[in-house]
Amino acid sequence: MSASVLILNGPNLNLLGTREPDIYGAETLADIEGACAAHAGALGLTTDFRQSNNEGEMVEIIQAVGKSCEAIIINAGAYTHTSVAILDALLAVGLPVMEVHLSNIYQRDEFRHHSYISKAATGVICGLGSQGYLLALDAVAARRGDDNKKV
Ligand code: CA2
Repeated sequence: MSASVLILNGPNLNLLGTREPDIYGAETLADIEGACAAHAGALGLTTDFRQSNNEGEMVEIIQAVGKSCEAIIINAGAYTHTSVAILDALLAVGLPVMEVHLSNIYQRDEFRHHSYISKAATGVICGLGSQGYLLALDAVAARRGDDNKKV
């Protein structure tokens, strides 16, 4: 049976492809969704791809979809650096979590260097643009059936 992966995107990521292509690339979020669906299919996974500009809604999606999916890939956007609520929701569902950022947050403003999400993350990928989402799917597929695998 194919495993479902929640891919959750946070605030302003709906603007991808419209501005700041030097930082975030030229692809739209719909482009990334399509690439994720195709790559997941090749790995025997299915995806539930979401975006929200609202912190509480992201918590609700994690709680609701977290009951039925096997892993979560999350780019929490700016909430990465502020949200204890999203961290707590990820810890509560207890699933493997891959944290993704399009940009290299460590090359950017100092306030982007800390992530609340990372405490709940199995792995963190940043700076590789949309390829990061596909690499996160690879990591989910490689870890199927072994939630505690560290390498
Ligand atoms: O690099 C990433 O993926 C980020 O999660 C993106 C967030 C930023 O706050 C994080 O520090 C790093 C911002 C997403 C905003 O996306 C935009 C896309 C196009 C135009 C404007 C914003």
